[in-house]
Amino acid sequence: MAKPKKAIISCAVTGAIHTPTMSPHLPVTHDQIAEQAIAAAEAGAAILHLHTRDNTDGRPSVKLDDYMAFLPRVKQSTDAVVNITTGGAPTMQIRERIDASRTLAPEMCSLNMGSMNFAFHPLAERYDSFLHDWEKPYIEGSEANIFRNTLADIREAAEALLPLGVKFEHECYDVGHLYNLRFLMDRGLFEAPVFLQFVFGVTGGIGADVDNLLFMKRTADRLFGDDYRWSVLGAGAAQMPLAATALQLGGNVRVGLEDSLFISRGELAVSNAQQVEKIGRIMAELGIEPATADEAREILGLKG
Ligand code: KMH
Ligand code: ZN
Repeated sequence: MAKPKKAIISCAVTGAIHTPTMSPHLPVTHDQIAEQAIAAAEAGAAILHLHTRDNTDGRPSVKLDDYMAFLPRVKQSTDAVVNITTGGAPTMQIRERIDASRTLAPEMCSLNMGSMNFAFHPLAERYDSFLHDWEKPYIEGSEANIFRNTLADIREAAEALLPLGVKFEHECYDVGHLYNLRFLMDRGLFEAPVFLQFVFGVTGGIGADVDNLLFMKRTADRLFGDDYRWSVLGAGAAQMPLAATALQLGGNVRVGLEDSLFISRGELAVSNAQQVEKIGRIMAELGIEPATADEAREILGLKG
């Protein structure tokens, strides 16, 4: 009998883009992040992409203490692969963004493959009059700041974390980011197989169109041949449609409230697990099974 098709579900639990005002269901306290991460893993996510936040007001944080307040609980309750952000928030610089992972040495980290504009979600405009004290300047600042990921920044993150056995999820927000990765691979910085996260629909990156997905995929085929695995993340309303397209093309998928606060048009998701369950149902209809955490480790060549 033919082996069942498998795809890895990643769940990006909280991120640094959405703010507490935008949804009562966005996990922002340490307890909420732990509970939703564990539930997402139980629902079928093999990888948990995690940011942390300040426990008092939910503002994005990259402090080690803010990770340690929930990570041990997540690790104790699930065997999911822990993937820690090195993106932090787009207003932060690379040194602080990688600092906690030098100590945490997670199995995976995200790594953003180019500098870009990164304006926050237009959802913010809806809530303009009652944003928290820290939210408004933070959101406005996203239009003025550059999300800086120079080749030197990427090298700094890689040189700090690769010796710890960290595997990167390379966040590619546009076609040029694939070329940055190839450039650095040719200079020996990253080894095959690399894991690419194609990101669509961030203001400042490539748009969330199927044409663009095919273009990213074709370009990756040309640049990396068999030396890569890939996943798709669509921001906002593009989340589920682009994930479904990726699955049909043999890719892996990322969902989670970091990327979209919604479960369907105009309806807020009540949890990360709800989005994992939804993509799980779509996969079942397509005859694809969610990879377990150990299967994901094998597919991606993680240290385990
Ligand atoms: N916020 C996402 C669009 C990171 O954390 O390094 C991409 C991301 C980046 O997850
Ligand atoms: Zn992230």
